[in-house]
Amino acid sequence: MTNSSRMLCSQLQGRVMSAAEAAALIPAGATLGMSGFTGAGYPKAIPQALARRMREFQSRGEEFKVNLWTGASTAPELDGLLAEVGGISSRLPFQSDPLCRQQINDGRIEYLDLHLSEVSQYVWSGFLGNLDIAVIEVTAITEEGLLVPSSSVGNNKTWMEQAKKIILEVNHQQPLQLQGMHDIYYGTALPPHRLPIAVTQPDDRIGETLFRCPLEKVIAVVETSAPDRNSAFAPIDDNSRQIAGHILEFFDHEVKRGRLPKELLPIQSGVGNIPNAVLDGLNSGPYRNLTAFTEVIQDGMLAMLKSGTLRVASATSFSLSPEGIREFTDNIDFYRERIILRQQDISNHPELARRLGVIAMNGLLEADIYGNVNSTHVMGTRMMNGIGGAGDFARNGYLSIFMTPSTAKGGTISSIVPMVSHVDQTEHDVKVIVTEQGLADLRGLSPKQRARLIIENCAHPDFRDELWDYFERACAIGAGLHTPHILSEALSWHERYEKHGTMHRLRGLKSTA
Ligand code: 0RQ
Repeated sequence: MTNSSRMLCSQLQGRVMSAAEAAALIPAGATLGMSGFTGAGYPKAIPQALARRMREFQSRGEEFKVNLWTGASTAPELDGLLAEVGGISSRLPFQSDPLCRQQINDGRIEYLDLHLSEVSQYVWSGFLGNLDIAVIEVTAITEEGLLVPSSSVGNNKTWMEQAKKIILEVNHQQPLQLQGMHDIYYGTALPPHRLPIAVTQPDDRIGETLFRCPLEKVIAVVETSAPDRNSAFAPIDDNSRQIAGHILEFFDHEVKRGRLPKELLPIQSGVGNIPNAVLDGLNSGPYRNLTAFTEVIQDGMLAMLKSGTLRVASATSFSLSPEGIREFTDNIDFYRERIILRQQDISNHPELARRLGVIAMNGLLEADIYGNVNSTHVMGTRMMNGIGGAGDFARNGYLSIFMTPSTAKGGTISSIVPMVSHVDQTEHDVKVIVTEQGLADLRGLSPKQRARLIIENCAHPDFRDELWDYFERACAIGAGLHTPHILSEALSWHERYEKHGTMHRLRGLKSTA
């Protein structure tokens, strides 16, 4: 297979066409299952052509919207563009696009925020209705009509199995050496026919390297050449460095106590500045031969693989900066021996996260003094991104660590509040909370013990006294209360922010206002 010809299947030759011709096969109102996960492996040309088609319809006064399903977040050329033309009526299971977010919160897009491991089950079992067309980016199509997956796997297997029709986008910019990195598992089934998933180490392979594709469903093949989103990472700041420092100290402590092996346990890391700083810290530390069982491979993981800190990484997608993608493509033969990309119902599988004993590390918007975590809703009502894979790993992992700066928006918001305004991860699933102020190990503690530790170790000093004041007054109501709250004022911090733009106690307002 050469760069000049990546579509080798003679059976599909007659279906090769332009993006505009392929987009013309998509009817208004269709439900589309597109590839794409954290800015990798999404179709590049067809969404743009579809947006143009939507504009043409709108110029004639006709509405043209679609229901959009993906693996996770995509890119401005997909989510951004389709939202810009008002073309999305419903969206699942995760997004992080500013325009999409605005339209979700304006009520223009119906958003289903789902655990990423669970989406395929929803679709197989018919909860979400019919899937009309799968639009999938691939690296190449073999003579036999098998598909070389692209830089993310996501829900592509499910989309192609479940959709009535398939459109393939063959992207010449995806390196051909991606072939062999994937592990596509065809043994999943709905209950009561499910069998154990035979992954006992993150590097176990249980599937096939290529997608099977029902060729009779393929209505179009479009050839493109375009890069993935590859957003740059912000440089590691002091807060992130301090948070990473607390986590590394905690790992050292757990290893010394014999509660973690010296190779730790498979790590899962969210994306962003803080997770990247943690990976950077691990890479500078004494650890060797670690493994990752995670969703996304970010720059920090490449560096860890390069240095030998990490032996292998299992994920469903890449999420690399422009430097990261250069490093990956320049050294692809090295990385392809050490990276496995799986479909997201396997990369995030609860059974596997529990069996492997994953150390889950994810961000949060706010945590309350009892350890409940809000990952998704700003001030309880406005969707940020979605739960993504955080719940898959946090609920089932061996250790679930949530990390955040202790304040947001220039110190006007405390990330530690009396009661979270929305719950994504409950007190039962959150094992450790860490801010730049310190770390609270919540394992084995009752609610009141947790509250004391979180306020003392994690809250910002500007908010600490007020949190103590709330907690002590709540406890004073009745010594026997298991989880003391003053319900009439539990969310007053959020109300204060909404009214005055700050959670700080304001002069002239009652202490509880
Ligand atoms: O807003 O950019 O406008 O300043 O939220 O906050 O501190 O930059 O943190 O980028 O790590 O995101 C929970 C959203 C954290 C993310 C969340 C504002 C803050 C800023 C972002 P600005 P930071 P991060 C695997 C795991 C769910 C999915 C997940 C997330 C913006 O981690 O989406 O974990 N998690 N997946 O100013 C109001 C607060 C706030 C707040 C922060 N309390 N109130 N605004 N912000 N705290 C990966 C995948 O699933 C793919």
